[in-house]
Amino acid sequence: MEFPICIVLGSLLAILVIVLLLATFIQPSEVQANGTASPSFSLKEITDESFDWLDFWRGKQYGEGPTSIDIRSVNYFSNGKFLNATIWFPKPPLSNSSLAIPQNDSKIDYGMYIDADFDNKTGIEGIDYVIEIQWDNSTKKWNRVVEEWATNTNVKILSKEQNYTDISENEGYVSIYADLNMLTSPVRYKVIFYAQEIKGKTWTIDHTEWLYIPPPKFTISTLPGSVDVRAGENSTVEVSVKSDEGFEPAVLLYSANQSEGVKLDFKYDRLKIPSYGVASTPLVISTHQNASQQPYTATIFANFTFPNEKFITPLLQVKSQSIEEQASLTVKIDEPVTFIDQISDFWQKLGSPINFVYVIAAALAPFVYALVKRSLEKHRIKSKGEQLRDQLKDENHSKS
Ligand SMILES: [Ca+2]
Ligand SMILES: [Ca+2]
Repeated sequence: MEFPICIVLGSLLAILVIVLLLATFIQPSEVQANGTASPSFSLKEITDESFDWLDFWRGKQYGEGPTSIDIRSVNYFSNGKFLNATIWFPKPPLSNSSLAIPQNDSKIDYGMYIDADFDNKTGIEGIDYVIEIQWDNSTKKWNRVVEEWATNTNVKILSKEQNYTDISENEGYVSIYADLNMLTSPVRYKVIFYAQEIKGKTWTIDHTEWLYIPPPKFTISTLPGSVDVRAGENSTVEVSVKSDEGFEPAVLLYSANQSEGVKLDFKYDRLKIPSYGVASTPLVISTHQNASQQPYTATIFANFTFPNEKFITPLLQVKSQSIEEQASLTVKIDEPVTFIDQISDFWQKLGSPINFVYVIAAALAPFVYALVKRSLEKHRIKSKGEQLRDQLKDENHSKS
């Protein structure tokens, strides 16, 4: 009887292993096939200004505030399943109030707002989810709360994690994460990090810019991609900027690392990319007579920015993170024009009209020749007649 039991147990174990393997391999492929995986990306950092607290109700800057909510930078990354971030604050003794233990009469929160469908008309001012680390004055502990915000201003609490401890007063940081599966695994979303203190009627907030995940793609290019120009002369190329669908950024163009004797001037250095996604401007490359005669790589930069957006209240206007792209343009500087070159150029330019005269002359030559010949022959016949008349006159004169 022992033998069949072993076979049965062995078979069950084999089936269990196969099922586990299938579960392991099938799930990722389903996520990829549905195209619903959120983007994964390596560590990024955004910095924030110092001492830039805002009066939440008035949308104006405060001159003073607690350094415990003065964001200095945020690091963030994602494996596609979680968005992980660390919000950094001044470390004690720079901090003038405790990061970890708010005063009894104040409420401090650290959080992130997420526009999960990339639509600023859904949710509250575009915000669909909130993840917030909240101080609980009754338990004297931190809680992590996840909320869903509806367009009609309703709020649903999705989860509440009590006694959240990933905060360091000594090192001045707050760690925060979002379970992206809980937020419908957004393929494209925006996030903003904030810290706030609510004390009586005073609501003080500091926040970052809106961050695009993944960042939109913009390109800059020149036509042609390289240019030959003689020292002392100018040449013009076309600079084009292209934008991802759905973005209509303003663009600031500039160049850097210009070599001595070469100057780049954009006819329009500020462009607005229209809805169809492309804008362009001429770029004039001027060279000095003494410019070094060698290939030179000019770097052209394009800074893409977006209009400010409302943030929770109409009075709070928030910038989005700007994006910078660059392109290279090879400028080959040839020797300057000499006096001989100028003479040659002069004759080359004259070549066309002179050739035109030759062609006209060649075309008219047979006609002119015939005209002259006829004239000469006519002249010859007239002379013979006159001679004959003279001869007859002479003969008549002698007879008489
Ligand atoms: Ca700040
Ligand atoms: Ca939204």
